[in-house]
Amino acid sequence: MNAEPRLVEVRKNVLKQNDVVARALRGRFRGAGVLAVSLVSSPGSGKTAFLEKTLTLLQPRYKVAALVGDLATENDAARLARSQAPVKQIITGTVCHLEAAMVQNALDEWDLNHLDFLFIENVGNLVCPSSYDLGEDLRFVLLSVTEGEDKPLKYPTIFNSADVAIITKSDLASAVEFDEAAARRNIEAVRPGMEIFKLSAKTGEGIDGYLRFLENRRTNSRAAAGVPK
Ligand SMILES: Nc1nc2c(ncn2[C@@H]2O[C@H](COP(=O)(O)OP(=O)(O)OP(=O)(O)O)[C@@H](O)[C@H]2O)c(=O)[nH]1
Ligand SMILES: [Mg+2]
Repeated sequence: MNAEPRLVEVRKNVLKQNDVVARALRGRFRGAGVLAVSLVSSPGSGKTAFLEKTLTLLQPRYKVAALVGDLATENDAARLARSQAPVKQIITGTVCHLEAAMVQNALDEWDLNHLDFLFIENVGNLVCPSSYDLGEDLRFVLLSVTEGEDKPLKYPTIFNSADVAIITKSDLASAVEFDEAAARRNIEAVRPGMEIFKLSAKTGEGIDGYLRFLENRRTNSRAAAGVPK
């Protein structure tokens, strides 16, 4: 007997269960007027650095919080906590992605009505996280200038599952002869019309435009959900 169909079926069931929880989460985020944003990328693309900068800059004007997934350490939560925002680490053990149920459990003690933005840093890799909806409003895929312009072509699924691409570490672009036009072309090839921001968490270059986009998205999604500004 061929075992393959059974394996596929199990996977389908896991994903279906994840979708049910993700849908419930999305409803909670909408109802509370919180904009939930997740970050995916390969390891070391700069998710935590970018998120720490984002939390620090939004914190004076908004109530922000973050969940961060990691296979084994609490290092990223410790870094993000420097922003003074509430942060919770999700240790996934051997699982190479976050699942909606993990997010749901992590949110147990938090009152979403007291939040404006919730950020979720996924486990670093460009494969597993793509299939798992976390109920987020926006998914950012990060591509650092140091990892090569071809990543969108090699990992199209993760780019297709995301809403926005963020080219990170722009301060290093010339040192690694980053071909920005090629990177943009490759993103456009796998995800036509995708919004792209290029920035550096280190120097702050490009952060203003991205923050404006984020604030506008929050305003628009609250208006769509009928939540007061
Ligand atoms: N020059 C420069 N370095 C950066 C920038 N952003 C991140 N880095 C560096 O890149 C390395 C990885 O950054 P992280 O923020 O840990 O990346 P990550 O995607 O969160 O990594 P994982 O969680 O392990 O997947 C660190 O040494 C950062 O200091 C940037 O904008 N410019
Ligand atoms: Mg990180």
